[in-house]
Amino acid sequence: HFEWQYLDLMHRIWTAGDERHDRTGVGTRSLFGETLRFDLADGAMPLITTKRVFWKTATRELLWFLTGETNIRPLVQQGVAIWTDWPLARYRRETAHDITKDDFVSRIIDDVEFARRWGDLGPVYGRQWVNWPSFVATGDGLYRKGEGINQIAKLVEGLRKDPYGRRHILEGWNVAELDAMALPPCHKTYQFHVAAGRLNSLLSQRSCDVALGLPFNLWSAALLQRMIAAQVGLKPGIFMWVGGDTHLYLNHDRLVEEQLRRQPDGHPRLTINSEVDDIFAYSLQDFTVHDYAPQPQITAPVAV
Ligand code: DHF
Ligand code: TMP
Repeated sequence: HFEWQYLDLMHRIWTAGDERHDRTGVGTRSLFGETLRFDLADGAMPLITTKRVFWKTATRELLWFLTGETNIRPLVQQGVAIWTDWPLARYRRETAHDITKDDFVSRIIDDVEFARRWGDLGPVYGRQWVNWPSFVATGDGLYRKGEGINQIAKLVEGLRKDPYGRRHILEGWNVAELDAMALPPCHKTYQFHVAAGRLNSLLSQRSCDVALGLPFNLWSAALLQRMIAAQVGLKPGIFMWVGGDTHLYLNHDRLVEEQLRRQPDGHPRLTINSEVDDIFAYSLQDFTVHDYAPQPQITAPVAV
């Protein structure tokens, strides 16, 4: 079963990981340079079954990236809370107001000005994926601001025109703008590759929270691969994941111990509405998951 790779990774980190202090102050156990490999043939998806993974939430996040948006407001309006903690922490830090998370969320929804001021994560994924800022040489040693670069559109176009190219890259790591981001990108580089009529992908993730982040990251990367494959008329192939600092937070002990007692079960599959002919035109209703009967959710605190 594909999921043993995930459980085995979790087990190895927990038992043999290097214990270290991390930016958040929580502490982790960590291994560096891990790989996972999934075959997406016949609709298969790396959707974790040993706990409930909220794939609709992850899908809403991916669709939000594709709109180029970096403000949490549209997510929060859909009830998606996965990015709220970072703007909330900044608000508390900069205003010294002891606002509750619920009140913060209400203000983001009710007050456009407040959302504009406090809801933005900076130039994160959405900005870099579809609107990477550019400067164009004017020939006299000067530069003027150019059009934003839509990497996603270029990727789809590039795969159509030159499937066997070795330059099909989607990059989030805009060095010039890292300091302005709430978090520098974790899932930072995607490479796509065509072989034998199949679209393969390789995701390089610099830092990975294996308990909370990774199940979302696996789902989203495979979904993006499936969407792109559909747009360029190829079958989905291998999805390969490479992790840099691949860690478990020490306060995820209850989750880890519970999840490692469970056995994977079932092979979830995804079907995508084949009538959508524009990578930017997908909505949640275009995705249907079959054969997903996960074991119960296991909650754990996210390290901010
Ligand atoms: N920071 C850290 N420390 N870990 C992360 O995984 C992480 N992920 C980010 C931003 N910063 C991060 C964005 N993605 C959850 C999942 C993904 C995610 C952020 C948070 C999460 O809390 N998942 C819970 C609840 C899901 C829900 O509320 O819908 C889960 O049980 O999967
Ligand atoms: P860092 O910037 O200090 O590496 O912290 C980022 C944390 O968030 C780290 O635990 C990895 C985790 N993370 C994921 O695992 N997946 C994600 O998609 C995001 C945004 C973060």
